[in-house]
Amino acid sequence: MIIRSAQPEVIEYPFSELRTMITPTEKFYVRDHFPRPELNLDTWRLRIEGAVNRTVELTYKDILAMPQRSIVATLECAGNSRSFLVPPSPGVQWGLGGIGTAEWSGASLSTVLKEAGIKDNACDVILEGADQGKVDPSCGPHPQEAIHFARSLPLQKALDDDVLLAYCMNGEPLTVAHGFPVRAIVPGWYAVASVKWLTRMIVSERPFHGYFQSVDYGYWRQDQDGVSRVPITTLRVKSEIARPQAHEVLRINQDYEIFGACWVGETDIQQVEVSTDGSETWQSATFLGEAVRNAWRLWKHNWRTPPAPQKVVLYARALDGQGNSQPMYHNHNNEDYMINFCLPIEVELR
Ligand SMILES: Nc1nc2c(c(=O)[nH]1)N[C@H]1C(S)=C(S)[C@@H](COP(=O)(O)O)O[C@H]1N2
Ligand SMILES: [Mo]
Repeated sequence: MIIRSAQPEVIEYPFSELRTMITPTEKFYVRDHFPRPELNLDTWRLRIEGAVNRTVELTYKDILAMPQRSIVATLECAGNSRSFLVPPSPGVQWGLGGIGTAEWSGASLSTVLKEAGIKDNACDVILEGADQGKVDPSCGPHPQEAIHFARSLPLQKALDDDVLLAYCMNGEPLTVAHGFPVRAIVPGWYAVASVKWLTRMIVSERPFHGYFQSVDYGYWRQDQDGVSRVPITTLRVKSEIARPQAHEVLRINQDYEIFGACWVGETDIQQVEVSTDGSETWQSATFLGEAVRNAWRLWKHNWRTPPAPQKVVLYARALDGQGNSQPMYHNHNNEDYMINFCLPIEVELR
């Protein structure tokens, strides 16, 4: 694992080790913003308040007793691949490994919301973690005092049965690093929405503009209504080459399997193409395994390496079910988030 920060803990998965769809828990990347809370099951409660018919306080046992749902979902940090931006951007210098896929089990958030009874004028559900601290002053306007890590979901997404209050990861209770005892899992959205160490949920009558979805983890969206600051939500279409790695030396005139993964949120991947000549021509890659919505899909491409020594630039490019394909260059309107441009992988043939 690659340590990007010791405190708060930020740990990257070495993406070139990718072999299986499920990332082993001990290899799953970690992204904390504040000192990590250690929560005690005897005193831990999950409180649901705000625009609800009755305020509810759930124990761990209460949540375990609810109908269990399991889904396989990919979490990607919105800043994954940041180290490849030109010009460089401050913030966590992720390579390719701010991403992982796990099987998550828990209760549907919708079960809890229905139990509390949502009022007609409800609009957002705010998910709050137990962790708190002062935010990085360099990101923009910020409060002076310590704040909790919090994100909101619009009611419609919050009521999607696949949005979980998860207590298991890959069949084992959540580890502290990944949000013990209970975290949100919001499939198809950048992982910032999947709040760890949940302790409070507030049903709000107004859209929430908390720090982690307006100042940070937000962007300026331009459409027919003009320009507005909106939270980062759905995963953008992306494919990456795990092997070979950039600057690897390969043999000439050999069969080589180019291997990688592709993903997107809330739709499917239609196709992955690979270029072995610096984006002049593209060939279809072969998917491995079945498509699982909101989880990455592994792919391979059998390549006969050129007969003469040279340097070659490889690319992978995915196309999603809404007709979006990966751009060749980063869209700087996304600031230093949602980085899905086709990454050149230069290899040397000897
Ligand atoms: N409470 C809390 N939840 C959080 C965070 C955090 O710092 N505190 N980080 C978010 C971000 S930006 C990411 S990428 C994911 C990382 O989840 P992981 O550490 O389980 O991989 O958690 C999200 N949920
Ligand atoms: Mo993140």
